[in-house]
Amino acid sequence: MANPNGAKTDPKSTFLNVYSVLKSELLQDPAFEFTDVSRQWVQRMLDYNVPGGKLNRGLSVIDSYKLLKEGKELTEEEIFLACSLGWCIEWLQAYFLVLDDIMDGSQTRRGQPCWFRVPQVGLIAANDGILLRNHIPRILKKHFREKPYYVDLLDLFNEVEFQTACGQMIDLITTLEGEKDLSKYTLSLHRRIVQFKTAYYSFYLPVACALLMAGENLDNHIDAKNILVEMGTYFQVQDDYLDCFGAPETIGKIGTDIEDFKCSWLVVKALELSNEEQKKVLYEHYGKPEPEHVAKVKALYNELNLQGVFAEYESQSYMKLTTLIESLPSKSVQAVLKLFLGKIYKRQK
Ligand code: GPP
Ligand code: MG
Ligand code: MG
Ligand code: MG
Repeated sequence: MANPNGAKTDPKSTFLNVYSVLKSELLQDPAFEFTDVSRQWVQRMLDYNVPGGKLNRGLSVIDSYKLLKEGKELTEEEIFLACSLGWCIEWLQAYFLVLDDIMDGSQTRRGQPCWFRVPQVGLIAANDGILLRNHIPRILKKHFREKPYYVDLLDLFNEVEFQTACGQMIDLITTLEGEKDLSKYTLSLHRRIVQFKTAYYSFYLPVACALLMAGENLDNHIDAKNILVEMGTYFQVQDDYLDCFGAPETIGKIGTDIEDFKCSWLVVKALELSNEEQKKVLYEHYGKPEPEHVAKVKALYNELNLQGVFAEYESQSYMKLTTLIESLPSKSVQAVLKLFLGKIYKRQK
């Protein structure tokens, strides 16, 4: 998009402009008679929860679409549509995070209190999550109804949401098993959880949206999908690592995995590397909310040099993913995946 003096607007500003358009459309939705108070609630809820993150997932749709078009100049309409799909993913993410923070008992998100912690919001946040989720098909209907790939888009969002909710379920019910017997926390269980709860919606979904817009059949891109799921797994291992070792000022949230008895990559690795004595420390202190217990677990993580173990995992993953990407037949799909990998490698937040 060009502004009046002819200079290009940067992609992030273009993307944020589309947010304002979509938001005002939703606030004018004729299917609901908004009162001033209800419109203001939705407006505040959206501004609090939708645009404040890194926007990596949303922006990836536009970047991916550009690469798939191999340098051809995009029309205004194409830019608007790619941005809208990007925002649908950001809406999906907002919906997941609002509910995930209730389930995980978290305090902060993106540098501010979790939405349900805001005075007078409380469990109204659960309904706000449902609203956020319902905005997605409304955006799609308004802007994509006439497109040949409309049905595929709806199906894609539905499938990915289902996979994520299944992943979230295993993430939550696994802690019941872990409380009975921590030795059930294995790398294969961890893999299953994170592929479902994170990888599909964070990595496959943005690229799949761009592929559909470019007229591709998703059945022809199973190899790319598998690599994206692998990349999403690596991304969630980073999230697990940052939950303990990241600085809250940088990651915008305070970790809860140790307190919540989560099957985190860190506890799986700690169990793998511990001797009998160290295992006892984990069995005694993991999953307890009091700071003394959390401190004992963190001290053990340091003793086991999990920071070093993670650094090794990170460079191994990078090499493995790069090799996989280079084996793909399409150069433009390779470029999409490489760009994505470059954005998350060694991320601090
Ligand atoms: C990330 O887990 C997974 C999600 C945000 C998906 C939630 C899915 C739902 C159906 C609600 P996490 O708890 O490790 O994320 P974070 O560390 O950001 O809280
Ligand atoms: Mg959480
Ligand atoms: Mg969670
Ligand atoms: Mg986490």
